[in-house]
Amino acid sequence: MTKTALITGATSGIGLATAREFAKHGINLILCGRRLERLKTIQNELSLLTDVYILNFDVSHKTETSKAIESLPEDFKVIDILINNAGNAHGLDPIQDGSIDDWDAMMDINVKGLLYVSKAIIPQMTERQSGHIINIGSSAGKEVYPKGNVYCASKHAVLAVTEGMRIDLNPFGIKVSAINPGLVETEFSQVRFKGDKKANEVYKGFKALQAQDIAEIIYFVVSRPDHVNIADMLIFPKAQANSVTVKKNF
Ligand code: NDP
Ligand code: 8X3
Repeated sequence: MTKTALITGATSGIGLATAREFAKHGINLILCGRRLERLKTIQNELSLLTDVYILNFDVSHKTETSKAIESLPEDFKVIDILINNAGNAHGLDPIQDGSIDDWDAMMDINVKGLLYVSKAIIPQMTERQSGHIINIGSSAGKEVYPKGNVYCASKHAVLAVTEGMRIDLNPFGIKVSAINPGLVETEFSQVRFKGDKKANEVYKGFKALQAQDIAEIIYFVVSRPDHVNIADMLIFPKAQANSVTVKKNF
């Protein structure tokens, strides 16, 4: 039977690459994001391969999120796979200099947004006693790095929520997986540095992971036999050993 996946943050980076990978494999898609024009363009592209519905909302707004998911038409109401991917970093500052607005944004989007989307979708999964939730954490969810403070905290929270979900949803036969990438070359650093040219330096001098690398891993995770759950994966580019050790220019 054809499956349907809802992907948050499908307008760029890992979410967009995952949408393209899933479309190639005939998975129906509900693509979410705040940038409507991008969603429409991606819908046009991927509709050639699979059925695509778009939902334009901000995951950090709880009523907007629940209304958007409630508004899904009959053909897209059953969600087999949820990819909680929307997220970002805002700023890279020592804790004493950090901006409260940046902290709010990271907690509201990366943690609360993931919870709001999950809250709207889990009941149908528990009722059907099936489903697969994949939360995109980060190596920053396993290890704190200098100036990463609140972003790392948000991703540690994602990992804790993921583990909690896996325990609580276990009686319902719902699989829950954490995908934790290291450095992936996407719009992530443009957002973190608010367009500052520092963003261009982050992936220089080594081959960073590409969004497609993570998308292929996510497809691998969702395409295992029903009895197999890949609980947690940590993925680095070859040049990266941990959050602070990146071998450049070799
Ligand atoms: P991008 O900036 O390329 O993509 C982020 C996506 O999230 C966009 O589609 C954006 O869409 C969406 N998004 C952001 N804020 C909101 C919001 N408030 N409501 C709805 N959607 C939102 O970055 P990545 O692809 O790299 O990031 C995807 C995930 O991967 C994030 O959770 C990130 O923390 C994680 N990650 C990234 C790594 C990296 O090195 N790049 C490494 C490890 C994890 P729009 O702006 O249209 O709303
Ligand atoms: C993104 C990876 O190291 O830039 O989560 O925080 S890192």
